[in-house]
Amino acid sequence: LALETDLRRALEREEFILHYQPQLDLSTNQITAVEALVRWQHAQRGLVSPGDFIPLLEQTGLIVEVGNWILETACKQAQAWWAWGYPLRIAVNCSARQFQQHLLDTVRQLLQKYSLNPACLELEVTESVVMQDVQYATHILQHLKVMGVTLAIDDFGTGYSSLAYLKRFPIHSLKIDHSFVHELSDDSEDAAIAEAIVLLGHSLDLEVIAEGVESEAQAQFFQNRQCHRIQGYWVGRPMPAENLFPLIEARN
Ligand code: G
Ligand code: G
Ligand code: MN
Ligand code: NA
Repeated sequence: LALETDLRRALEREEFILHYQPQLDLSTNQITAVEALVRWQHAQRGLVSPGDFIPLLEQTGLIVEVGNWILETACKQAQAWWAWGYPLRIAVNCSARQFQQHLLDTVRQLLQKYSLNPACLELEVTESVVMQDVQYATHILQHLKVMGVTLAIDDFGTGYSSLAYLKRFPIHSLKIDHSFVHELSDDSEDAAIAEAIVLLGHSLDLEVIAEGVESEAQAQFFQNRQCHRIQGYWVGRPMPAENLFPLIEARN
């Protein structure tokens, strides 16, 4: 497969880049966090989006190596921001295989290598990843918590898991999936679900982050319900690291 061969070479050719999407803290109206999102700059195909190559990386097992590169690049960036006086929390997506293979060692080494404040790192995993092996996940999450690294459940509300795990696992935050946010204004069912997740977060003492916020009305919806953070085109698109500063400064 041509794409697979290209993917194998992409790391050594330095074709992957990270973009960062800002998250707005609604209580302070400041950008306090970003989500790292990988892109592949392919010589012929142009900028390839992760939806088109992450599954292939997963299938081939290359995701562990590429995932480690992503995590390291994000930690390096977080350290640079910290040193420049921007203590942003950086959220990094963690795939199933990464979660299963040496995650604790990798994270511990990177925190040390970049002298990074662990509170700056947030790992995002989906419900299905933590539900695959509950005992193992509990072990990993407890150790991450001891290290001071926070954990967010990504795409919350779209999985099949039981809510009971929210009590068992040391989770820091829930990310409301964008599918509940897009048609919020004219779909009362989506609004009810989004509101219920915010309330769940409040009662379980979890931070809630709404994804895919594209309009002022949607931002206001979450502001009114004391949702902690919002992320989406309304706050800013995923962008190269250097483009973030004007955005952060504009709100200071
Ligand atoms: O950036 P975009 O909206 O195109 O991302 C599409 C999907 O790819 C999302 O589901 C996102 O979680 C996933 N993704 C983006 N960056 C990463 C990454 O660095 N690692 C992993 N495992 N998934 C990512
Ligand atoms: O799966 P995950 O939530 O990690 O990935 C987020 C994905 O959603 C990214 O690919 C990002 O480009 C995309 N995204 C981010 N903000 C918005 C938005 O406001 N609207 C839409 N349609 N997509 C968004
Ligand atoms: Mn994510
Ligand atoms: Na998501």
